[in-house]
Amino acid sequence: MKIKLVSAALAMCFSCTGYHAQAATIVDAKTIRITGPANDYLQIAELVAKDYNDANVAPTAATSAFSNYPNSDPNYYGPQNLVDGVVDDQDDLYHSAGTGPNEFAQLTFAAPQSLSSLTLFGRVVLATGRNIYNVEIRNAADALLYSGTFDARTAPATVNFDVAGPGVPEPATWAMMLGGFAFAGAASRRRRSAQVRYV
Ligand SMILES: [Ca+2]
Ligand SMILES: [Ca+2]
Repeated sequence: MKIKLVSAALAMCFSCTGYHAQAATIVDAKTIRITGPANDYLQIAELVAKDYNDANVAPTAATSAFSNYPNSDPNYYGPQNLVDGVVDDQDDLYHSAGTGPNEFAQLTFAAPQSLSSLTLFGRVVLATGRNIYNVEIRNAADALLYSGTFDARTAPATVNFDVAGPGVPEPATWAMMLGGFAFAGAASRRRRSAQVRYV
């Protein structure tokens, strides 16, 4: 009985704290690193990272890569094409020079950003595994904030992040939690006194 009451109180508490187990909260992101499938080129047409005001902050970031398509105009294949605002299947995309395991493309924010969503545009005309990306977002201390896979083979892939605080209850929620525990405690005390009385 006591266990049931405490469970009910806990359920009451956590149903209102704004927890969303399926998504991460991205506060103070410093880097977004994208890697592709093993043994294939890394190609990304565009990256859009929105802040809490729904503004794309990706163009404010510096871009870098392990390698980019050689002997070609970097305006069409260099890492800056991740954030040039142009989505094109043939150019203005990032294209790696090689297919080795170290290939990556990365954005680095000068001022860390809190993000509400991330979208990756692939080279849809190919619709191959080259458009499946592994993404890692890290803060300035290089701690991992998010890790996930984006499948942009047939359409841009978007992940929405929580914009709430990292599970910190609101004052009203604290009041309800305390009420829930007080209820469980009172029930427990009533039961104890009842046991004493009827022994
Ligand atoms: Ca582009
Ligand atoms: Ca370009």
